[in-house]
Amino acid sequence: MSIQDTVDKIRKGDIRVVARFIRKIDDGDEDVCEVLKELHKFSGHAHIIGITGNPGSGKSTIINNLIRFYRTKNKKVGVVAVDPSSPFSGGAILGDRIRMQEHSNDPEVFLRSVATRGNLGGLSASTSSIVRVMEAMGKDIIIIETVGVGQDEVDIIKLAHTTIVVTVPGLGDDIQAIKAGILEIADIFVVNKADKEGVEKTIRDLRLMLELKNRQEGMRTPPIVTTKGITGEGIEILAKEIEEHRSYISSSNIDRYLNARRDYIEFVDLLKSNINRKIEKIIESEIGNRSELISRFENKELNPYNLVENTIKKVFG
Ligand SMILES: Nc1nc2c(ncn2[C@@H]2O[C@H](COP(=O)(O)OP(=O)(O)OP(=O)(O)O)[C@@H](O)[C@H]2O)c(=O)[nH]1
Ligand SMILES: [Mg+2]
Repeated sequence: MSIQDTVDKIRKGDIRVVARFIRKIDDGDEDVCEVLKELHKFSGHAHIIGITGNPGSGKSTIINNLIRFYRTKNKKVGVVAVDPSSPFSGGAILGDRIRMQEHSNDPEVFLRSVATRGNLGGLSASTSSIVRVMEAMGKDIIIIETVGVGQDEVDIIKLAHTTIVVTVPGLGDDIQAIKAGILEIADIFVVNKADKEGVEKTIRDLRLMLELKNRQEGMRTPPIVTTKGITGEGIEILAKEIEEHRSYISSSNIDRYLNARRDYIEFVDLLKSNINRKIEKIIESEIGNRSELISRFENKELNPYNLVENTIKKVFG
């Protein structure tokens, strides 16, 4: 299929072509760039929401509620779950699949997962590219779900326009587990599982932390929304806060910066994974494969340090 054909079919939402293309993204196939170049032109209209937070805090449940809400407003929704145990990969957590299953027959809802393991295209870049595909498909709202651990995840969440950090009552001092990095990136906090004990304390602790931080930096204080994922209570308020944040970033032109930052993150990650793959090929063909190198280390013919030097010389001249 020609590049233009693929682009047209993705834009029309042809699920088979989309699925095949996303598989290529996961595989780190270099061909995808030609299509992505075209898709990039259609990027920038959707609102991208990042949802992060502790495992089991209710992210998928909240997303399920948000999808329901946006569908009543006739918005088209895409979801990318970045998680090895993600809802859509057929992974371990069957419960998760059931949580969003009510939308699986809705053609205007598109659910995808990005494998963290075995992903060759670079995790942030793959996520970003999938978001581009969803934008080209005409999705109005695109939600990225990720468990908030590690630098990779923080990078991924920076692909979003509005970042929601989900926490739950009863973590006690572990609210400190909302590490500084996460505190910085939250545009909205959600205290989910409001049916559980300790909601008031969690909100108080959060507010205190935010005020401390805010006094130092004089920035916009993220609102705290309380939800009950199971009943859907609080979801409309959450949606309203999302909308408010969206207006805030567009009226202050922050959205332009965020879109550019997304380009930057994708660029760096894509470049790194492309270079890595090229280097691996050169090592394999000119220096030796894994077992050859291990046996040469074993024979003390080589050591890692001079091999690095030699390899760099070979690759970069
Ligand atoms: N009591 C209570 N349970 C909830 C609430 N919201 C979600 N849950 C439950 O919490 C569990 C985890 O919910 P998920 O939505 O899968 O959480 P998650 O953050 O997506 O989990 P991971 O993707 O595994 O990190 C499920 O059993 C939900 O039914 C709530 O408001 N109250
Ligand atoms: Mg989940």
